[in-house]
Amino acid sequence: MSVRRYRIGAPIPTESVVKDIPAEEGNLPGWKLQTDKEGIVSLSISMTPDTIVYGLGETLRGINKRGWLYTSNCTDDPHHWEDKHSLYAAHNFLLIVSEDSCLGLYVDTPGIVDFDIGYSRIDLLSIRLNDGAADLYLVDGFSAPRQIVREFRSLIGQSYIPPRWALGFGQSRWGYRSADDIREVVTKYEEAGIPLDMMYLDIDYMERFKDFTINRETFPDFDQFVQEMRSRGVRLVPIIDAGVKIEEGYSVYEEGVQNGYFCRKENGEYLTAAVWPGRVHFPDFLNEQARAWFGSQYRFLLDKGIEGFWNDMNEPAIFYTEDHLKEVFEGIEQYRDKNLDIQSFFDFKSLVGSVDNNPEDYKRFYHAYHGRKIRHDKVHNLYGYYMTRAAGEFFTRHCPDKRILMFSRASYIGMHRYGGIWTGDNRSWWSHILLNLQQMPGLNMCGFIYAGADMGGFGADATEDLVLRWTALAIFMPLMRNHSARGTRRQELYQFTQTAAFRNLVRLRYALLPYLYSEMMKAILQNDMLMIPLAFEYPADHRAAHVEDQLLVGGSIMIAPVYQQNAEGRYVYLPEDMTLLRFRSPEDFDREILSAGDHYVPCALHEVLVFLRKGHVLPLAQIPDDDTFRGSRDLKELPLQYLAFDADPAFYEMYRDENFERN
Ligand code: MIG
Repeated sequence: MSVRRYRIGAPIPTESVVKDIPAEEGNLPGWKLQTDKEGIVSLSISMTPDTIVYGLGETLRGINKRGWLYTSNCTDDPHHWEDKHSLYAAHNFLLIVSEDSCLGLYVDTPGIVDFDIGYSRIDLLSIRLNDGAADLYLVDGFSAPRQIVREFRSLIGQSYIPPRWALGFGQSRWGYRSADDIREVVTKYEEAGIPLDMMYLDIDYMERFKDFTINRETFPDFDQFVQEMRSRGVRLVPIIDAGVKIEEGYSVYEEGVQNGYFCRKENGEYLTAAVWPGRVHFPDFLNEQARAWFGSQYRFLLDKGIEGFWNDMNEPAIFYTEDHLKEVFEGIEQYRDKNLDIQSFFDFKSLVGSVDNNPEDYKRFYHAYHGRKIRHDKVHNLYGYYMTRAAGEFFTRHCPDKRILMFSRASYIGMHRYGGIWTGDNRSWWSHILLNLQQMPGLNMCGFIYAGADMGGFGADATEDLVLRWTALAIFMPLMRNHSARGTRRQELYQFTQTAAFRNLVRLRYALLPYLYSEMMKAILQNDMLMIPLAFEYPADHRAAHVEDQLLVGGSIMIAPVYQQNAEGRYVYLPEDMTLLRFRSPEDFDREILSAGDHYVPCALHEVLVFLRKGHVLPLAQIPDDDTFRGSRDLKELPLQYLAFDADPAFYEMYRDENFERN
């Protein structure tokens, strides 16, 4: 058996695994188990100097996770700094590779888990189960890391498949307020000759931030607007938030209240929290009926011709709960007429600062999960997963033959069967270009193939060179979306001086799309990865094992983006001879055979480096160099050109399915 299950305590089920594997007796072989006075269980294993630890999906730091403490606790924190421990996701899969062993471990529990990977002690990997319970799945018996990944992925079930057009380029911004704002952006893209498949709608499309409503003043004839955009080759992708506004007469609120579909407090009342709509209730996505009900609400937008969504604020993010806010105001009273000394000043400050995303608030409400009443903090990491599952299950019931675009901010393993993810509120920082690359292998291991970051950065002001370099990386991401926050500098690709460069980068994305789609589908259907660390393909190569800023994308190519400001190129490590394709556009590129080893490779701001592996083929769609090409819908008719390095182009196997043609 290559997958074994061990059970510690009585973990709350997550439904992340699709195979029923009976639990073994005894302890996890090779691991040391300890239980402390508070019932917190730790399991640990020693690491040799050469041990590399991969995995953990969406989190901070490098491809090799060694040297930090990571906490699985879905958190809405827009400061993705190096010293943080949690982002929006909980992806508890580790792949531990040493010279003579290769081991996968999945820690399946909805509770908070700390992964101390050589942080407290450089030679120790220790995992703390804060709830003292988990199903541990041990995957071994293979020497190839990729085989371990495949085994694990078959345990958790097939990844979500997006429609093909979702691999097109999308523009988003928190701050487009009206249909006219959207039209203007689309027009400017058309004028710049930059193809575009999607326009994202952020919270302003709703009527006062109410889910499944449209602001009729700013989007007067929405149904017609959807069609107008479709005729211009653009699909609108609206956001859905987790909280449902409390408002008499609002049907989603009324139905939820009448049927008991919202999360309740200990005393049976519905929890009142506040997010963008003001005061809200949180749907109990863990309750099957509530989930089916919430899922069916997406129909409101599907009926208007919408074919894609993004789920936000589903950690859930909380601005405040009514109860805690009351406590804060009461607490503030004692400081009112006081001469604040230093200690009381800091106490006062932390009281006021405890208002939003307060962990204590997650103990104030409950779920009805499989007929059991469970406090939210015990299943916190499942909330975003179950919100997206609500949508996914509805799409399967409602339109089983159609692929709907769906991705989420918060997630847990298992959600990968229902949607993809984006990595949340990054910044227009050079280090976040690298983070974007480094997050991808871990995400792929955990089943999240359709994924990407906010290209150009969400927070902070972007510069032209940063957006150019980031775009040159994002053209390889399944989810390619330029998104930014309200109040930051505009970063649509037509805003800058080098329009031709941006246009050619996006055209190159579309030229690569048949390859990317094909390789993505293979990865999904074979439980494999699309974005792969070099170490997995060149296991005997010690240098390859430590490359943190290059990836293999599918079977044929390696990428090595430039992520430093004012750099004119970069060092690239080649584990074998490869053909360097330096693209300035899909039709303007040079080829050069580079031998295995280190190379300094110049790369101007408008160029993209692609390394074609020996014995492999890269198909490229021939995108017309006039303004007739608008996006994925124009791709079907185009002939493919095959670039090969010591290989017969006939051997490249293109994945085509019905949806490839239809979507
Ligand atoms: O509190 O909807 O991550 O992409 O633009 C911020 C507004 C709420 C957070 C998301 C971001 C989105 C923003 N949302």
